[in-house]
Amino acid sequence: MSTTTTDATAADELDAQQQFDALIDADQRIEPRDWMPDAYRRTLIRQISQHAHSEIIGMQPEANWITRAPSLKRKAILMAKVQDEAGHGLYLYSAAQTLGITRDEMTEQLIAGRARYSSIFNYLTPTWADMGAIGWLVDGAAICNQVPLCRASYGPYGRAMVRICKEESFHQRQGFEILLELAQGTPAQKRMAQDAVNRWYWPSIMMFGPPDDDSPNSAQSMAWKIKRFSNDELRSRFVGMLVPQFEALGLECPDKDLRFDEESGRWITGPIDWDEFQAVLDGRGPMNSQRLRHRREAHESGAWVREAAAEYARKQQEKARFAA
Ligand code: FAQ
Repeated sequence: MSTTTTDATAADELDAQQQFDALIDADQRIEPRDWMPDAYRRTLIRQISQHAHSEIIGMQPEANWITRAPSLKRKAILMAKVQDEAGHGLYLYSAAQTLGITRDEMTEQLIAGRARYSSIFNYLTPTWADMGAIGWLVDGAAICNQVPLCRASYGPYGRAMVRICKEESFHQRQGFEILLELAQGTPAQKRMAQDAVNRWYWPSIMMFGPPDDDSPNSAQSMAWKIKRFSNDELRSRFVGMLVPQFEALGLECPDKDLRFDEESGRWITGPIDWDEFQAVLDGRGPMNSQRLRHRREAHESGAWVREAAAEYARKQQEKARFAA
């Protein structure tokens, strides 16, 4: 009896795996109702939750400048951008929840320091020009990495990315525009813009992740069509896009060795400091501890809001039950 059940379960699983493989091969979407291999589910939870945490932690470096933006117009734009990032975090947490993890579990992993978020958000923002550099370089890198994710094989992730990418385009343009204004301003303003670009350029290039040879997850994620391009392919595409934009800004590219390789059709960067990248991933970047501390404090001081919302929802349900 038990052998028959086991055989039936194994046959069902084989069938489900074949259906999953066929959907991936045909470039169709996997939806939450579909069977999926455990490793596919775990990979998605890992990537989507890290992505959501990045959006939420990524609000901090820019929120830091809202009260000091140089004009009302700049303040309004920056506030809208930071709010957009919160929205991106929420879409992404919702997408991850469809895979069977709760928002509370993800938040707990983040504030306990057990989850990753993008390395880029562990750097300082000492000047107004940093807002320009973040918009232009960080959002620019994010778009380059995320446009292909709109075609990710997992439906809720791909669909969330469509709206996120539209908003990131506006973010990138506002950053470019801040830098353009500074670059065309006084010599001191131009120096400030160049200095911010010098500090953000290399970390933004590291955002794409380790080189392909050191990227343990890429091959499988590409086979599952979660990632469509490798880390190095996207990095090359990004630096290539920057070349004419540096010219338009009248700023210098900090990478003096950057060159286009005709044979591979790729842009080749100068040496990237992967030790610095690893140090930031290990929690030793300039702002790692402050970012986490702020996130933890915000979570604790927001406890009363969560309690009030839960109590309100409970009362509404009670009212509805009485009315029924
Ligand atoms: N930072 O094998 P791979 C934004 C980790 S959103 C930290 O290549 P994978 C918008 C990686 O997790 C920015 N960790 O991994 C915004 C893995 O560790 P694990 C976030 C990194 O997943 C703008 C290990 O290294 N975007 O900017 C980083 O195949 C302005 C080995 O790496 C996304 O999350 C890194 N940079 O490829 C918001 C996009 N790179 O988990 C506010 C979605 C790698 O095995 C203001 N994610 N690691 O312990 C992805 O596309 C991929 O997950 C990659 C990494 C490309 C990031």
